[in-house]
Amino acid sequence: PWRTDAQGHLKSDDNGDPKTDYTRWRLVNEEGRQTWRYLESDTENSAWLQTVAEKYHMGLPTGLPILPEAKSPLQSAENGLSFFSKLQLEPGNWACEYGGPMFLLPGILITYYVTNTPIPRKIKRYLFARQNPEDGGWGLHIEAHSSCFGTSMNYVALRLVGAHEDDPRMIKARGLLHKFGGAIYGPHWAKFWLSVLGVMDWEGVNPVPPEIWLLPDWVPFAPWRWWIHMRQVFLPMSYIWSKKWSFPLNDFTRQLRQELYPQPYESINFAQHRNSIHPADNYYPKTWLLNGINELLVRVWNPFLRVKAITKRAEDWTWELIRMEDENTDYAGLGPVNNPMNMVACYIHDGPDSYSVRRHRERLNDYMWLKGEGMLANGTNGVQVWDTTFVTQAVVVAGLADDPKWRPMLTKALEFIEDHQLRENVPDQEKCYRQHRKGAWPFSTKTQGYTVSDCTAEGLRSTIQLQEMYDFPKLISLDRLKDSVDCLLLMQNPTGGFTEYETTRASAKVEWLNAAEVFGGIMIGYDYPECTTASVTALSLFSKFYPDYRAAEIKAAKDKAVTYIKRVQRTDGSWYGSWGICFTYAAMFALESLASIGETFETSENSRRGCEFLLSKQKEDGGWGESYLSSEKHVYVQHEKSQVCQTAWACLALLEAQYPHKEPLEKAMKLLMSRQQANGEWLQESIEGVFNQSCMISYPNYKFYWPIRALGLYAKKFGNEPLQ
Ligand code: LAN
Repeated sequence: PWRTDAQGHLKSDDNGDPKTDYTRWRLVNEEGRQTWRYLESDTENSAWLQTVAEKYHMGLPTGLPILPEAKSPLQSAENGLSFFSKLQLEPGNWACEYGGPMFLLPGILITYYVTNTPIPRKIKRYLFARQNPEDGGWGLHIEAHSSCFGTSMNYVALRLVGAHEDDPRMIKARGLLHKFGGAIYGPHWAKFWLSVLGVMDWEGVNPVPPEIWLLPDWVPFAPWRWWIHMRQVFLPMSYIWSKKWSFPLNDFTRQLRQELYPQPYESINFAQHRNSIHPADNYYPKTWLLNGINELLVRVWNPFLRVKAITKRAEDWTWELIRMEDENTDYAGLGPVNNPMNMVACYIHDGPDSYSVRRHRERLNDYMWLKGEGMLANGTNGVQVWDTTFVTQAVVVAGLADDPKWRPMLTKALEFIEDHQLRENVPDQEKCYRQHRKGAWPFSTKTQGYTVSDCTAEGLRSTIQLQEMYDFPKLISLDRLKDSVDCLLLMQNPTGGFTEYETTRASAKVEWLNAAEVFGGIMIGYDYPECTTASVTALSLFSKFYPDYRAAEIKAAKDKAVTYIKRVQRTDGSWYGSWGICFTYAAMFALESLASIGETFETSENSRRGCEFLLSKQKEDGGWGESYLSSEKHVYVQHEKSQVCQTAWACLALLEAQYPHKEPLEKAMKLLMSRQQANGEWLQESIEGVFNQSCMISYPNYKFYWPIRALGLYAKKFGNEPLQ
């Protein structure tokens, strides 16, 4: 239950809990829906045994055995798989933490607080664990420099979970926040959330007019054309902004108002601070165009021209779209930013006790993840489909799929993949601007249910590999595979490239309206080398087994896609990766797709340049290591240390491209093997993934299946000689 008294004073909370307390937690997995549950009762706790996976994810000793030492790459791959196979969950998928961004949990906590929702345990522990030790702040993501966004939001988050204002760590954080100039120097999203909580004035928030949703569809910058995450966040945000809804002031929020700013709250002229932003936060400054529009909206439209009847229509229409998003996802939502905002909108519209609020309350749990450092918010409701498809592919590519030992594991994985293919379009697809989804695979689960092009490609590929190449039960019929091909073909842009969720719906000029300040490239769906190449590779495989189905169209789509891939290759031979760090990640997908149409190191100039780029980045110790700063700066930045995951990506790129010389690869294999632990596992290194160019996100399972895949493929191509 919520730990405040009637005045909103926080009672002391449970976060001083000892580590042994972790023995009371269980991960419940209902058809891929993953939630952590704390067992209050001793009898239940002793009757319901903890699994290896649960122990592993919480950082408890797993008790998994020491394995015979791997002498050869294939043995190393098998040891890795022995360990990793123990983490498979009952429905057939693998789970993981999906943290990294430091702005998700605070939004969820503010939502919990303003809707009177009980707050899960162990969050305080996580937030303190992630505080930057030097300056006491937090950044945009776990490896970033401290910023006003990170520090103000996580300071508030900690206060909401009961951290005391006089705690030395809080004093340090507050000192930094005041050095930044106080919470008024945060970006738009911070100002929005703080206004919802009632510790900032709505005057300080640049306008988010729901009226924009009334623009006719043909308008080139109408919101239905924006990048899906932006428009789905903008949607509830505009509804709440229009209502200027704030949590009613209580003693606690009154007190917070005094902590967040260096000057007394009452003396602040919030309207003057709409555009205040600290340089540490200003990754992507607003354009003069957007600043001009904001001035007009604030000075002319809002006071003089805003018409009540039109506002009402706009609120009704945004509410309708919010409702459709909630119903289409059973209140799980597209992601962890729009979903809590939708919950606040439901709270305003439907009231505190409504079904919508109660269902959201349950569903927010799907985003929470427990690890040794405490409880955090994941970037999606999981990585279920994505990870599971890559595990099966790793086993296949490594040459281990016909070993009976792995058959039960792979069968379960295939069952999971089958269960989560999307079978029908959403009702009223056009009305709520959704992309076709029949036949697609999502990133996480069918409940979330959003088509993703490369997830569809990987799902298709895994299925064909298991069902056609290794004779696994045909759980997914040919018709359903054709559905997924149809879906992929619908996702290609006229440029030849593929976006992740939808085809591109507007010109890149809409980027001039980017109001987020902290993210780049967010206003429209762009072409991505990774999504495009994954689609080519999957379509190539499909046509190999079913050469007659839509042959001409598939060929045309592939040709166009390959032209795009070659066009966006840089002169140095690299590709910029948008979803993994960074050039190394994109090279793997790109070189594999070129190989899938027969273009390799020996036969293709593009492939050769791609390989040479990678080779020029190999480190002394044989590994590859790329810093997250590559994604931010758009140039290759070496990490100070080589990384298991990037080493595997680079090797897979070279191996798929049929790079003929063994030496650099052999050196890399030795590095992968030297980092493996005696029980077969690899340890967590630096963060692996990225979005919006500036925000990093963890893919903890990458350190398992990419090395397994690379080690096995190496053994296939260069032989499984002992390496040491
Ligand atoms: C993801 C996660 C998966 C990722 C891949 C499939 C790996 C990629 O190839 C395509 C894009 C996609 C689906 C993707 C898009 C953006 C997401 C959903 C994320 C990086 C996870 C979190 C992020 C989301 C936008 C976070 C919330 C933040 C906002 C700015 C709204």
